[in-house]
Amino acid sequence: MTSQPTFPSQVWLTNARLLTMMAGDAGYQVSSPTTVHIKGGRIASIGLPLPSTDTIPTIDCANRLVTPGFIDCHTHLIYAGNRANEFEMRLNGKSYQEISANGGGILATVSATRTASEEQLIELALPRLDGLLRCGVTTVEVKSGYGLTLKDELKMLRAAKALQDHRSVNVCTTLLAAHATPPEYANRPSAYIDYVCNEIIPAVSEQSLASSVDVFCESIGFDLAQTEQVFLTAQQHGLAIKGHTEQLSNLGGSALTAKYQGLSVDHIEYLDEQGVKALAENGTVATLLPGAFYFLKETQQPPIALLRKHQVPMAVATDINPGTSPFADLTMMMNMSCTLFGLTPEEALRGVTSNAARALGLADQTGQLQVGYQADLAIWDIDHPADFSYLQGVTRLHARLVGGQVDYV
Ligand code: DI6
Ligand code: FE
Repeated sequence: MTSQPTFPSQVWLTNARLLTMMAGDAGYQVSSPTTVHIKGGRIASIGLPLPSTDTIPTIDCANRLVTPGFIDCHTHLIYAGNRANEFEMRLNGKSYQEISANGGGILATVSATRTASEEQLIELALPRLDGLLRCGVTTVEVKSGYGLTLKDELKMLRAAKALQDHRSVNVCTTLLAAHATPPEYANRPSAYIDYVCNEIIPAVSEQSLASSVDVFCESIGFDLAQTEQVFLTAQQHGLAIKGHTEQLSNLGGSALTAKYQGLSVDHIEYLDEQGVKALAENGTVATLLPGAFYFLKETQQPPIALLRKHQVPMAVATDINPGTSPFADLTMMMNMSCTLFGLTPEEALRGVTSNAARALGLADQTGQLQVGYQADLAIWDIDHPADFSYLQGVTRLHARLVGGQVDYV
């Protein structure tokens, strides 16, 4: 991806066929060719005539489709090491849980990530980030969770934020110190959770290194009481809440996350109707991660029909990580959310735009083409919106705009 000269103050898009992704059916209808005026990094107007002066910078979209920039609302982009060996072990009959119990899994990545410097973590993450940018991503959430000490969690979060200095992208960071119990606390998960609550969350909040706190609530992660302790502490520090919940079993973590007005619950293959109702009542987004479902060869389907019945907004994300979803490709996740989970292409597109923004607490800033929103846009060589979830492996992105700054493919 090469950067071209950018337009500091304003630019007009012309001949843009818009897919606004605003609420309602109209948001998924392609407009006739029109204009978008971008000023000060925001969308200043849509559909106004171009001013009759030739000094104003314009981008002729030549009837291309223009969408909100895509949002990958769940990633573990920052990590060191490689776990292809575990992929082989799983294909030779070991389960993800068995590998974890024997020192592999998340802890294998923790040891490699602790050894790496901040600069090395950035260098390792950039090719993965580039994969996402080629899918039209303009905002990416990045979690910590492979450091599991104060020093290493802060290092991961700083590396995640620094990606913005290397690429044109908005980065939203999440503290996932409660991802696994580190070796120093083996068999003492509660003592580790005390450390997370007493040391890590206060420091992260103080240094403004994350906007949310996430917990892996699972038999191989943390139980409900430990999860609740983290949520309470996060709330006391003014941080938003997210959950890795109901991925491998039904512990009730999603309902707990919803009770704390969590922004999203993620994975949720084992979620039941009671949990779905809790999401609906609290406006919590259900984030689907089909890459992990596919890569772990899971068979338990997330409850899509119940999510629709109770009108829970669904997001779709890559969950890119070295253990369960080694896929730096959000478009492929859209495809998989349709083929594996039965989403419609429209639902998949909402899942990476307006609903993904909501999963990050950014619903009033990005993820839709609306006046006043950040000018985060993608311009595509695509005819019909269903094509995003359909043809794979071909880059059809023409350009991205992040806060009005243009980046050509
Ligand atoms: N669930 C996942 O799928 C990832 N983390 C989590 O809590 C897996 C992370 C890994 O295996 O490295
Ligand atoms: Fe994850």
